[in-house]
Amino acid sequence: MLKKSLAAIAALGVAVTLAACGSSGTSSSGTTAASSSANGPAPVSSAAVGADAEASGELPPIDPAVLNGAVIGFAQVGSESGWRSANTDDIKRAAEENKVDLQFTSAEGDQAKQIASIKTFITQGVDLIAFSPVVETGWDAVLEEAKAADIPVILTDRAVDSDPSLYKTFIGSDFVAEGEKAATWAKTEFAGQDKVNMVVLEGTTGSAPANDRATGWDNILGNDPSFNVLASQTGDFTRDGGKKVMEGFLATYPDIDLLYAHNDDMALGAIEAIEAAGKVPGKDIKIVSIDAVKAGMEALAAGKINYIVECSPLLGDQLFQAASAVLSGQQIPTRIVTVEGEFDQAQAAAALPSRQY
Ligand code: GYE
Repeated sequence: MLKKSLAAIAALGVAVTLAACGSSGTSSSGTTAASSSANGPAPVSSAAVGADAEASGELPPIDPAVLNGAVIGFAQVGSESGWRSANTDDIKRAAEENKVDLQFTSAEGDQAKQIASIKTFITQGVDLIAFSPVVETGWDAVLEEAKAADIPVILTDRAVDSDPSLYKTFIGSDFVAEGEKAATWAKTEFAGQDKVNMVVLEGTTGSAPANDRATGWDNILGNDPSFNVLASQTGDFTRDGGKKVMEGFLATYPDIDLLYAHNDDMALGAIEAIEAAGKVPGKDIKIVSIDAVKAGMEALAAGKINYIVECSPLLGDQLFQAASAVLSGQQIPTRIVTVEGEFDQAQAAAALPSRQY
């Protein structure tokens, strides 16, 4: 496994870690969480492709005695996408490897359900709670409750808008940077074209990745008059949602040049809709998406998607490394950022054989 420590942004207690980064080890990763858009496709280093997520040197190594038998509640978002399945598998794998007594629940995309299972963890008196919040807002009360019960909380994957004193750390990607990378690709791809008619398939409304991937895109192209947003609607991060919403877009707009999908699953659903409408995805309508899950990478290598920005779901090792540190009373950075790569079609073909998810 590739292990690489990257620089921390010390002032904010931010750690940057190398995730399963395809090209990222040699490309956009740079060394800071603040680095945002990368310019153009990055070379794929086969050594880096498919590497497991690794915690950076900012986190102390796991103390096996601390994790062995520790009761950790994990409240997952649901099972909306390939990304989510890979994330769930990785967390379960890492829990097993570390002999953690993992209490795993899935909220099926419902915040009320997720709050209820966090409350159950509190009542049970688990040692630590981790969760990936469905949406960004509405967590203060339950986080206060955990704090009052003296149960530490770690956020993985998605952020909340609550006060950072209510949780120990947030481990996950920089979604704004992902949106910026997608838009930077589009800007280059359509350079010189006066008018680009685009549609957007947004992620789950109110979720951090949907909010931030929109912001990132706008940071680069929001004021560019040549990019004309015909329609932007949520497909809830699902393949089915992407397909249905894209069918509606195609029925209304005959001249779409570009689709920006906030994840691969929605892009894959949209491809079905585009083909059913007699158009060629990747040619008649260009597609840029985010995640780089296997099915997305296959569609990219097959020419049906044009560009994918990576978002690593392999957060298990980092989660339990952080948990070990917290449970043994150590201070950890309040933000741990996974570093991501990006792929064009040729790079996807090169990366696929060693892709883990
Ligand atoms: O991009 C999407 C999933 O929160 C980063 O959620 C995650 C997103 C991911 O459903 O596929």
